[in-house]
Amino acid sequence: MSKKVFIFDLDGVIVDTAKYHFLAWQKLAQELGIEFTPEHNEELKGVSRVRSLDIILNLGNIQATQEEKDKWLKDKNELYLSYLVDMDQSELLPGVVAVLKFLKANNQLIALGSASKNARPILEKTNIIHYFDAIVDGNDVSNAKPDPEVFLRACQLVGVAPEDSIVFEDSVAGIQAANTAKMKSIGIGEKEILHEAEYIFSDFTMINEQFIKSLMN
Ligand code: B16
Ligand code: MG
Repeated sequence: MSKKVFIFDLDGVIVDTAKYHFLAWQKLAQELGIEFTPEHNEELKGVSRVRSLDIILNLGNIQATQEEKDKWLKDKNELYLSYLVDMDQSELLPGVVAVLKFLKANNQLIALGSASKNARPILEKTNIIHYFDAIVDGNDVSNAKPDPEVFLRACQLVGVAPEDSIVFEDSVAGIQAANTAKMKSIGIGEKEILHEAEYIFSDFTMINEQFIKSLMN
């Protein structure tokens, strides 16, 4: 039996930070007079901060200088971080810790593959950083999802082949990245949105130990 690695996305899979990203982008969009709905927000999931701003500016047909963009990126991140100040374990999504514990109890490798540059402080605040054998985040990669770089780096770090990697993702871009890398893709969220995933669950409480065991073999 070959070694496996279970790669977790962060925002929307481990913690419910997607709502904070949305609120922070929405405030910026409002200030710029751009309509920004939860439907638009789906396109931003798993997408880098810089690319997210470009998508929002495109929605409003707004041209901006690099200086303006840098200021908006800074403002958005500061507002986002202000929502995380009091973050603790209560922000972990249902069932995640049970799955992490089960994987560790069964000697499985665990990695993080996130587009976020704020990933490490979030893993520390929620007190789960010790579960991870490798952490790859937005600071480590130059190509954002749907490019598979973030997941390929994670499996390289732990010495596991892509075909033996299992990815948990809440974004369309992330599922596409896993599929491109020939990894097993497991969507966490809505079937209608994540239909390209090999398996889809509404959240981790819907994933039983038998299913996880089947992924280990
Ligand atoms: P930051 P993930 C992604 O994280 C989010 O889904 C996406 O909405 C966000 O823009 C991106 O991280 C960058 O985050 O601004 O914190 O660097 O889902 O890949 O864990
Ligand atoms: Mg995500």
